[in-house]
Parts: sequence; C-alpha cells; structure tokens
Amino acid sequence: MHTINDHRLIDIPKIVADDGRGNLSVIEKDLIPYEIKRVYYLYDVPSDSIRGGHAHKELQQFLIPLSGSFDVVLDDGDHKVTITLNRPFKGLYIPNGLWRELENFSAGAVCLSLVSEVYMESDYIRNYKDFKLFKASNSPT
Ligand code: T46
Repeated sequence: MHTINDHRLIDIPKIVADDGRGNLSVIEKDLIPYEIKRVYYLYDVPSDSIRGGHAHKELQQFLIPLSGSFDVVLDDGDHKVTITLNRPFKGLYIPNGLWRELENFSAGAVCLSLVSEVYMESDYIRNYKDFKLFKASNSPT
C-alpha cells in the first residue's frame, strides 16, 4: 500500500518560443506512469474551499496547476505532506490509496487532473474512518 513518499513531482517539458510568443508544455504518453482515461479540471474555486477529501482505491492521478496555485495535502493514514503547486510545467503524480485534500486556491487557479480510470463512485473512499480501515486491511501483516 502506498505512503506519502510515493508521490512524485514531475517536470513537464517546456518549449520556450525563441521569438517571444510565450511557452508551450507538452505531456507525451511516457511522462506519467499510466494510461490516461479521463481528464477534468477545477476552476472558480473560492479560496476557502477544500476540494478532494477522499482517497481512491485504484485511481492514479496527475495534477497540474494550469494557472495560479493551490496546496495538495496527502495523507497515508500515518503521515501527511503538503505540496504547493504553482508552476504549469510541474505536476504532481499521486498513486492510489492516499487521502488528498486540495486547499488555498489562489484567485484564478485552474487544476487540471489526468486520471487512470473512468469515473466510478465505487472507487472513492469519502469517509476518513473507512480510509483508515482500508489502509489497515491492505497493509502487510
Ligand atoms: C480528486 C479531486 C482532485 C463526475 O460526475 N464525474 C467526474 O469525473 C468527477 C471528477 C466528478 N463527478 C461528480 C461527482 C460529484 O457529484 O462531480 C461532483 C463533484 O465531485 P467531487 O466532490 O469528487 O469533486 P472534488 O473536487 O472534491 O474531487 C475531484 C475528483 O472527484 C477527485 O478524484 O482527486 O477532484
């Protein structure tokens, strides 16, 4: 079962136009360790809102701050880590089995999420007590 140490910040290749037309970043198929099955994005999030607040049994995801910034708090049941995402060329890979909360959204922040599964409510653990039970039942004895 994954721990918070299994998250990864991944650099997304950036192509800077040499004629001043700005930047372009590209995600090709081998950059993240799974096949993308779904894409969604969060935007117009009030700064005092918390998104997430759940874990996924199977789903892996890659979060990119397309615009602005926000914090991602990862929790494996024993430890927590907070990662600030604020560069559109640096994304966060989150393996399955970690509790996550997204908070401190800046004005205009946009969070792009590339995920490994189609939408299935049965993949969510939305109650923290159930998450702890899930971790306990999936830990090596
Ligand atoms: C995650 C964080 C970062 C759908 O119908 N289809 C979808 O693909 C998604 C993602 C959500 N929904 C429905 C389910 C809920 O009725 O949209 C509503 C809001 O979803 P939720 O409360 O799960 O939203 P967040 O922002 O708390 O969580 C989402 C993702 O669900 C989750 O996987 O990691 O963004």
